[in-house]
Amino acid sequence: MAINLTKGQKIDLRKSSGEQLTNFCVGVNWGAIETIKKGLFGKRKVIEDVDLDLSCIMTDANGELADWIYSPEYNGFLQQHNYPLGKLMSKDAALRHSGDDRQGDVGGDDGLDNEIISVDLSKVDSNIDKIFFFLNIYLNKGQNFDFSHIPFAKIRMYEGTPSRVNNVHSSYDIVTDGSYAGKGALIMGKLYKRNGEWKFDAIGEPTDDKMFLQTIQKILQNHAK
Ligand SMILES: [Ca+2]
Ligand SMILES: [Ca+2]
Repeated sequence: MAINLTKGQKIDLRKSSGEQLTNFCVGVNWGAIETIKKGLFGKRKVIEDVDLDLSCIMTDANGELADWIYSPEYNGFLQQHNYPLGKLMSKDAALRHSGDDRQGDVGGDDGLDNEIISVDLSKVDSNIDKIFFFLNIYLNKGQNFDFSHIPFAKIRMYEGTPSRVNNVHSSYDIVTDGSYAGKGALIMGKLYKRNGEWKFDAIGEPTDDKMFLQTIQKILQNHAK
C-alpha cells in the first residue's frame, strides 16, 4: 500500500518487503487547464498550457550547495547573471531528470508523471547529506494562475522508470491542499541521511517565489543547515 504523505511527515525508505529502497523515481503528474468558452460560434474548448518545473539541489553536511538539477532552458539568463547553469544530471550520475514538460496532460490524467527525477541512492556522492526536491510554476507571458487552478497535480515516489510505474511507495496530492492556493512554488521534501540510512521528510512548504532561484535561496537559508 502506498503511503499518503502529509505535510512534515518523515518516513523510512523501505519497500513492503522491509528492504531499503535505493532505486526509485520522484515524479510529478499534472494536467493542462481546460476550459469551455462560449463564443460567437458556440462553445469551444480552450487549453492553457501548464509548465511546472521539477528540480532538486543537494547540500553537504555544512548546508552548502554541493550540486543541483534544474532546467537548462534558462541558461541564457543564468549565464548573464553568473549563476550556475542548468543541467539534467547530478555530477555523481545518481540523479537524472526526464526533461522539461511545458504543457501537462491534455484530455485528462494519463497516469504517468510529466517530469521525473530518477534516483539511485547507491551512487550518491558521500559528501552529500541532503537532497531537496522542489516545484515551480513557470508562467508564460500573459498567464496568471497558481496551484489551485490546475485540474490535478500529484507528487509520488515509485519504483520503475519514467515510462513504467511498478510500485508506488508514497504520494502527495498538491491540488487538494488548500494552503497551496495563490502559491507558485513548493518545497516538496528532502532525502536525508540518518545513521547511514536515507530517509524522506515531506516538507510540503508553499512559497510565493516567481523563479526557482528564489526557492533555492529559501531552501539554503531555512532548511539546509
Ligand atoms: Ca516544465
Ligand atoms: Ca501525466
